[in-house]
Formats: sequence, C-alpha cells, structure tokens
Amino acid sequence: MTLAPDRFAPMANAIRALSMDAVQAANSGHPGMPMGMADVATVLFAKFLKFDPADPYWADRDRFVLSAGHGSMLIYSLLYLTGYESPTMDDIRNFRQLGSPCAGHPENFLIPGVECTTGPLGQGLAMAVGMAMAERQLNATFGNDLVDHNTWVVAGDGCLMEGINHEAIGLAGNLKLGKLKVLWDDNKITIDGDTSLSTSEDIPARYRAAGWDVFSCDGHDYADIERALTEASASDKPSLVACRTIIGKGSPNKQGGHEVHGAALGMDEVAATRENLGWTSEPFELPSAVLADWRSLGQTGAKLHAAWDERLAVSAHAAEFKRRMAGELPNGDAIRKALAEWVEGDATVATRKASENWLNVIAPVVPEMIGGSADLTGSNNTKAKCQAPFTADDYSGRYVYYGIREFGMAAAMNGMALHGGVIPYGGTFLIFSDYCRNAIRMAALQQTRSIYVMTHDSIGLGEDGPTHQPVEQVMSLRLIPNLNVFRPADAVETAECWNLALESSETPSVLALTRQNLPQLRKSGDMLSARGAYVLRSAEADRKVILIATGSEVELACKVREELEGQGIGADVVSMPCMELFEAQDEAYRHEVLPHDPSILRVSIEAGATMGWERYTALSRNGGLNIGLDRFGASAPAKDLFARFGFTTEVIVPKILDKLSA
Ligand SMILES: Cc1ncc(C[n+]2csc(CCOP(=O)(O)OP(=O)(O)O)c2C)c(N)n1
Ligand SMILES: [Mg+2]
Repeated sequence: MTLAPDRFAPMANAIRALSMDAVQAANSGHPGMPMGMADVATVLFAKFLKFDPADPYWADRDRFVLSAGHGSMLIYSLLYLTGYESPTMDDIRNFRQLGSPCAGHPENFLIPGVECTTGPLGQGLAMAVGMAMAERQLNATFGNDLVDHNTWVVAGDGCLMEGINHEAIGLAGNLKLGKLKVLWDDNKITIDGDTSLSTSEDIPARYRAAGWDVFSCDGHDYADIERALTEASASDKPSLVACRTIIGKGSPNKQGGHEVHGAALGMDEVAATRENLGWTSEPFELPSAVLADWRSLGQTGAKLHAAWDERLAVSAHAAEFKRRMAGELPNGDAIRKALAEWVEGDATVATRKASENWLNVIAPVVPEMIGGSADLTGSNNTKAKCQAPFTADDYSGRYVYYGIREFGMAAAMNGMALHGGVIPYGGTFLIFSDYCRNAIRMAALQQTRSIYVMTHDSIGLGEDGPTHQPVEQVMSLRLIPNLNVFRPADAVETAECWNLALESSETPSVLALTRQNLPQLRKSGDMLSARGAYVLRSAEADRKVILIATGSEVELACKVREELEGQGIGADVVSMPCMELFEAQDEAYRHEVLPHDPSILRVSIEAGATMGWERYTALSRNGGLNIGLDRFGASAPAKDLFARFGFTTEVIVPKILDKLSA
C-alpha cells in the first residue's frame, strides 16, 4: 500500500509527540532533532527504506544509521510505530531509565533494529561508509539476488563538522559508494547556538569535491523531500541530501532555537505544542488511525522479504551466504590443523612478518576476511597474497587502501563488522591507535569483531623516534572493557593470537606487533595463548622469581632467567600475550601460573608504561619489581634504545638480586 502524502503530517506528528513526551517524562534528552527531522524520516520510511519489522536481521534490509545519536527518540519512535517488537511503548515511557532499552543514545546491543551505537558525532556516518563497503563486497561475491541494499544515514551539523567526516566522505567518494545516502539535518543550530558562530564552510562544495552528489530540499515539504530522495536514489555516487529543517519544529515558542536541542520543552511548552500541532492524544497514546497507517507501512517490506527468501532458497550460494552472515568461521578443523603445523623449526621474524605469513595461510581459507591499512601496507604487512584491491572498479577485492585515515578506517571497519558477512582487519602503527581510539572503544561497546593490526609496538621500532614509539598505548588500550589486546612474543604466539581474534565474534582485538625480529620461543601451536598467560619456561633451581613479560620482552625475560638460573636462582618465565584472557581464567589456573607465595619475587618486563603491572607484582616479595618505560623514547637504532633504557640482562639481573636480598 502506498500512503498519500496528505496522511504524512499526523504520522510525523506522532514522532514529535512521542519524542517530546518521552524527553519530558525523563526530564532529560534531545527533543529538537527528532521533531525537526520527523517529516524527512516519515518520507524515508514510507517511500524509500527497505525494511521488515518482523525480521530486524534480514540480511538484505537497507541499513538505517542515526548518526546524530542524540536524537535517539527519532529511531525509537520509528521502530515502535512501524511495528518492531522492540521497543515497546513501556520502554519508550521509560526512556533513559535503568532497564529500558531506550537508552540515552541508541545502542545496537539493546535493540535489534538499531544498526549501530551512535552518539559520538561523526562516527555513525563513518560506520555507514563501512556498511556500504561491506554491501558492495558481498554484492560482488553473491550477486544482486542476495545483496542489493542502500545505507541511509541521518546526520546533523555536528556529524558533518567532526574531523572524521572528512576521512569518511573521502573514502566513500573514492570508492564511489553510490548506495550510501546521507540525509543532513540542515537546521543551522548546534548546542552553542547558530552554526555561524563556528563555521562558514560551504558543505555542498566540500562534498562535491570529495566525489559526492549533493541534493537539497525543504525538510518540511513532503513532495520536495520525496523529489530530493528520488534524485539521490538515482545517483551512482554517494549522495548528500541537505534537508533544510527547523529544529524542534512544532514547538511554537522554542522551535528554531538552540534551547530545544537538548532539554525537555517543559510542561507548558509541551501543552502549547500539542495545541499547535492539533495533537489531542494523551502522552504515549496514539490515534488509532495514525498508528494503523504506520503499521501498514511497516508491513510493506514483508513482500520484498518473502521474494528475497525465495531467491535465497534456490541460490547455489545459500549455504555459504548464511554461514558468512551468521558470522561462523569456515572449517574450523582446517584452521586448527594449519595452526598445529605452523612454523616448524626456528623462525626468527618480526611478529608483523609472522602475521603476514599467517595471513597467507589463513586468508585463503577465510574468504570473509577483508584486510587493509591506513597507507602502511608494506610496514603493517597486512596484505595477503590472495587479496586483490577493493576498488570502485572491482568490489570483489578483499584489500582496502584506506589512505591516511586511521580514525575513518577504524570506524569503517566497525561498520563492516556490524553489517555482517565480512570480518574486517586493518593496520596502522600502534602509536596511531590514539587516532583510532574512540572507534576502538566503540567496537568494544558494540561487540564487533574488528581486528586492529597495530605494528611498530615499542621503542623497538628504533630510528623514527619518540613521536612514533608507543609507550603508554598498550597499557591504555587494556583499560578499554571488552577489548582483547594481544602482544605476541614470537611467530607461534602471533598465529595463535590471530586465531583468537578471529574466533572472538563479540570482542574486538588489537594485535600489537613488532617491527624488529624476534626468535621463535615455542615450537608447537598448541594454543597456549588462549589462556592469556602461561608458563613458557619453568624454574630448574629452587623457584625464587617469576618473570612476567609480553611481546619482544619475553626473549629478554628468557635471557634474564638463564642468568639467574646460572646463579642458582630458580625463575619461571610467564609469557602474557593477552592480559584480558588471563583475567578471564579461573582462579585455579591463575594461581597455578602466578602462585600466591610471598617468598617469590614477581617481575614484570614490558617496554611501556609500568602503571597497571603492580596488580601482578605488588603483593609478591618485597613489593615486586616493574621493568618498563615511563618516559618518551628517543631516536636511535632499537638495540641502542633497549640498552639506554635498561632492557638488558646487565641492568635487570642486579635489580632482581637487590630485590631478593632487600
Ligand atoms: C564527538 C562528540 N562531540 C561532542 C558531542 C556532544 N554533542 C552532542 S549533540 C552536539 C551538537 C550537535 O549539533 P547538531 O549535530 O547540529 O545537532 P542538533 O543540535 O541540530 O540536534 C554536541 C556538541 C558528541 N555527542 N560527540
Ligand atoms: Mg544542527
């Protein structure tokens, strides 16, 4: 059924009423944006968006991203009105309250119809770029019958002003992501006031320069909105539609001003708005005819979905397509076997190189792995031989040249992972994890399988100097909940950590890898890294010391151990490639690796910030010892830097002897 535009006004007013009432009830939230974009959203959902409320996870649905996440009541209203199971009206009544899935900002893990978590401005749009990339990649692999959908974004002035916007639209423009459509809530208001306070940018010109098509409309004129969205739909370039709107539209005394951005209207103004809109229903009640119009609209997608189901049923690709969309890895036995046979003999390689070697084994058998790098392919060693470039001319490629856009890359990877059907990994220098940081955090919050390959992980990178040498990055990444930070010690651990990252379907991973060569410390791929930490070398003499090390410092710990053993002091070496996985082990295992014995001195060795290591050392003999780097590095060959900053047996062994005799 096609609704005539004369039915749209009450439908849009239903969004306005729910939004202002929910914000009023919570006495907190953002009514301005949903009230301003209610008309555009109504036309989008009525005439353009492909969706089926009965199946929020339908693989070929259009993706709808509310990048301006503060306007969360817009999406909650739309999901309720069109007939999704969640949220319920009770959930909306309890907007922003404990236990309601209608959180302050939309959360993908609380409501199935929410494609991604938004709120950090700019990132929703950048994730949408990744969703549109995943769509094209899967389309090239599985064809139009199974994969052919748009990605629609609602973005505000803030999303367009953020720096990440430049990265995201540059990437999308170069890749000619024609199925990406951004609806800009062009209301010329941000929190502080009129946008002229802070910007005079010609946004359409900037988007055109990046390879986009730009359209515009009066965001309160249904026919004009439909015209602009029709034009955007026909474009084969990514499109920006500037929707000229009035923030808080409908509120007679507050619309158009910045106060309506992020505060309840107040009881009097809510009443005045009801009057102004001719809205007579009580809060959280809807006229049955209006709800019926919304619900009938919600049912139109069922037909498209059914036709798609039929195509899937007869598709030769059905099983593979379903596997990928379910996020299940292929043929786990083959992967385990490859791992068991991995690295026979002694391989002295940098872990970044070991990672590349492993990718050449694993990427051919996991076709959903889509790699990439932020212009450091040759340094991050992220490209497997089997991967062709993903370009505007060939979307079947599996390797993305992200350009020097670390934040944009990390966010796009999250969007790819959220889209499903692909497993994104991408590289940069570990030091630039700071540039990616909020996207890494958002991956953790959203429980996406994003794999960040971060090389040059310490002063061991050498001559590039302190601007490039991570000091605090590894430990600070460990602070992020639901993020596995891996720092493998050799080629065997590297392959194990890669596999753990691939298997962690709801936890993103950082792989911190070395530039410099490291010896192979273990012979077999028996997945000891899965425990997070394990005893790599056991004391021979009476055990007095436990050395806990990660990455490149495990080799050093082994040398320290040999010296101590030579002096009759027994020492274990514990390799700890992943602190988070170790913390997840049961107490018995943790005590086996790190026994509670105050006569034993525990020593941490990691070429980075020592803060945090006390948790493993402080309660040991004489307060334990932390060998690390709590200052910036310097520009010199790696060997000289390790010597200069005390990462040698000559410096560490006497410190341990001092501690033992204190
Ligand atoms: C990265 C980031 N910085 C700051 C904020 C806080 N913030 C939320 S909304 C907003 C203003 C956004 O303006 P606009 O996108 O025009 O939204 P409108 O006022 O039109 O609803 C700001 C600064 C945020 N959510 N994310
Ligand atoms: Mg605005």
